[in-house]
Amino acid sequence: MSTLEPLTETSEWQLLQAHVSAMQNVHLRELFANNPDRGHTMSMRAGDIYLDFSKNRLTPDILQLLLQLARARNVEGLRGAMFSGQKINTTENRAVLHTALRNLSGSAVLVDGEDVMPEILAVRSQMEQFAEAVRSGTWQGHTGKRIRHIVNIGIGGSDLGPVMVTEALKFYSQRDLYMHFVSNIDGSHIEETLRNLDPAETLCIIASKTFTTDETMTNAHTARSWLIEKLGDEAAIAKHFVAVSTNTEEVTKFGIDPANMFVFWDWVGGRYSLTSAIGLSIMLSVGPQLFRELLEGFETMDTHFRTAPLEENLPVILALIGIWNTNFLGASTEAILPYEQYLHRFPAYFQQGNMESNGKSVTKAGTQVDYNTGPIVWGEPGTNGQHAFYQLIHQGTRLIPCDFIGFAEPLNDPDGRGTHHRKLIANLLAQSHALAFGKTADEVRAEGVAEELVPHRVFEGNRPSNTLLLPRLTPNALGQLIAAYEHKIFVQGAIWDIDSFDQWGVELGKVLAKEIIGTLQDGDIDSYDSSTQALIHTWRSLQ
Ligand code: G6Q
Repeated sequence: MSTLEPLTETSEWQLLQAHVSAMQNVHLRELFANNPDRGHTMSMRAGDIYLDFSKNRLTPDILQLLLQLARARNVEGLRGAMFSGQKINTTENRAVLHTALRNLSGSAVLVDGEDVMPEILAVRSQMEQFAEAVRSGTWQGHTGKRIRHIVNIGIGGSDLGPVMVTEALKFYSQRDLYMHFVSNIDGSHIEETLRNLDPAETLCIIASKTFTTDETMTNAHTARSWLIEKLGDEAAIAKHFVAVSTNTEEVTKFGIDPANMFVFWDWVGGRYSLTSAIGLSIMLSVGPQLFRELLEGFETMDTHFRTAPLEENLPVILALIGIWNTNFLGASTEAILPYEQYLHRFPAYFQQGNMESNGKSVTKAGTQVDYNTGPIVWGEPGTNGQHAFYQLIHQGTRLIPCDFIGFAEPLNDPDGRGTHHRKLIANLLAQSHALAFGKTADEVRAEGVAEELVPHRVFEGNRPSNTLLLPRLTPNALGQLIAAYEHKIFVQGAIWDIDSFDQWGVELGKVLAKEIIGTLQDGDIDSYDSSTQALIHTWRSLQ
């Protein structure tokens, strides 16, 4: 039970509130003019990440107040509680220990007095042996063919992480092993995925923490029937299906030998699970060594987050800037804009990571909050977004803080002269500059623009952004980046005093879908509201 003082009644919050009107009347142009060194002083490094946060509408004084707020909200205490296996997911009475999955130090991590590290290491070693066997061709399909296609069947946290990381690390992947992901219950997803695959060369990973999720189990049964029908032998399951789950009983019922099951534990939240056995598809794609390098990157950021003082702590600074933008400047959204094609699913991954974690409106004690919590998170890779939605970020009426992410070195250099990459990074820098500094009416006039067009050509600027620069997209760098965003979410949840690790909000829809399915075709629907009734009648008549 939380004993924290209501957030908006704290003196730290009220002091911050007192700075809002001043900041609303100041432009980033002035902040930079007043402190020509701002671009250097409001930046930091952690691991391989260089973070420039100077283009935010805050001052060092405000940052100090935000740090005081973090201290007053016991961020440090909660951080220790998370890393040490305390049950900080209070509504589910669970520990939150994704950090143990990337603890490569060998030190014990206790849950209910038991060290979880031996189990973690045992499962990872099982994954490594299996991945090596599949990648080398030692593991063969039922008819003796080598596995060429991996189909991960899972949804939400059992899908988005594996998809995001296999895409992010595609450059490093074994190119004759093709990765596919089926998540949607819409039959088109599995149909289109399986239609050109040879079942004799296909391995299905059924990835589900609970092994009861309707979408995943429906797709898993469809894949099972497809395989048995095509290969003509139920025994083929043994060589073509493996499971990643916490639920041995259901896995066995499905027909998968527990020997081909990779377990994880209730203290791994779905959206924080990609470094558990849920990452099996990642390991198959890039191999055990690079999977380990990914874990090393996570561990680097975990250690930084756990040990660095708050003012030097990158996830904390990212979180506090987000709090300032959300709770004091009134932003309701954040865009994540990677200037790196391989990171094209990174925004979608943290859309879930952030919105499912911090999309809450009661405190841990169950009191309605009187402040905004998690922002709406979205984004697309640069430069594509520039030709789509950036217009609204530049000249629309809403405040949309942006995170730009870029890498110094490209992974691909088609012309051998770095042309693509220089242009890509020039665009990133141009966008963050334009958002911050804009273009005044006088500057527009000086370009000879007709007076009636001047208002249309003015860029107000003063739009906040962070820029994260890293040397190169490696598994290690990716691990650092993901962990930084995870811990940012944690810090914000701590300040807002919400449970960032439950997701009760996804339950109601699931329950209602189960109810509706029973009556959709021809059952009695009188108990539904008039809108749902009319929609069902219309659906039936259109069939
Ligand atoms: C993530 C959520 C959710 C979950 C899916 C799949 O944190 O809990 O996205 O991952 O609902 O659940 P299963 O892995 O149990 O199928």
